Amino acid sequence: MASGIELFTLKGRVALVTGAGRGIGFSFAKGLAAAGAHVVINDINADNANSAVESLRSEGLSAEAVPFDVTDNPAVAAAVDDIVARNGRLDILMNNAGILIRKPIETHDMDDWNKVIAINLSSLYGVARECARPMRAQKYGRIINTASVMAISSRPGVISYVAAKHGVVGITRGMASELGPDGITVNAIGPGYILTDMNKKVLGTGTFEQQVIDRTPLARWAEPDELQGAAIFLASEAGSFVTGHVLMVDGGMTANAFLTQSVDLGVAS
Ligand code: NAP
Ligand code: GCO
Repeated sequence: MASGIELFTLKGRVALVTGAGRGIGFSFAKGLAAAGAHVVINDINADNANSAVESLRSEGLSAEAVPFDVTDNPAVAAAVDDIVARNGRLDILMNNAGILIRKPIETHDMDDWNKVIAINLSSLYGVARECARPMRAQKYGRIINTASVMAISSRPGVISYVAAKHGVVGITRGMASELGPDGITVNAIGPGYILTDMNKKVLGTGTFEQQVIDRTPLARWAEPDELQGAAIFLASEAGSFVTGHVLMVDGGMTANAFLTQSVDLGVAS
């Protein structure tokens, strides 16, 4: 078995990252490629997927684009077969694509609910299930689902997202239980508040940005690239005996129940 830094190499591995045309997915793809993997960049937006590939190739990294809609399960199955036919294997899945709708329950209707559940939960299972086929055949796999702090907590206004992300924990643990004997680990990464397009509507507006900072022990939002280390750990030999785990990368937010700035410590001075 490798030791030290060699535990974290992904040389010889093929990784599929969904929703990787930009944001967290693109950061995951960059990190896995820098660790040595050949990365297959998926996105529903083919132009963004191709641009992301060009960006990685310009840095001498190995990447290709395979655009598809993660909710289109036949397209997912065909894409997985195509990836394996061209690359000979599929070792890692970063199950990342996701959307968010911010509305109070009164206006958060069933169309909103079905849209978020379809992409953030049902398709996450569908993509993992299709990727498990070649992984089972090769007796090796790493499935890493993108969860959220909303997978183990909640806030008003994002009910469908909270439900979907709680479900991601269930899919992670259930698939870990069932796929472990086939040499496949299944884990989740739970990012805190990250500076991506998903949040651009709430950045610089009103108090939300500061509210996040006030509830985060590290007292800031994170850059997407700060998630790469967790992905490389779980995708590599370093994570060989970790499965069914939800690794929070949230600046301490879910470990903390209080405002963390200028709080009354509640102790006699
Ligand atoms: P983002 O900036 O909105 O990027 C999401 C990417 O996924 C976009 O390129 C989007 O393409 C693509 N996508 C959407 N629907 C898709 C589909 N049906 N099939 C394939 N690709 C699809 O979001 P992000 O902030 O990077 O979030 C990525 C993941 O991290 C999501 O699961 C999100 O829930 C999770 N997360 C985000 C944060 C955060 O603070 N940003 C924190 C915790 C967890 P188009 O937009 O062009 O349709
Ligand atoms: C929101 C944010 C969050 C983040 C993330 C936090 O409006 O609350 O968009 O949902 O995207 O999921 O972990």
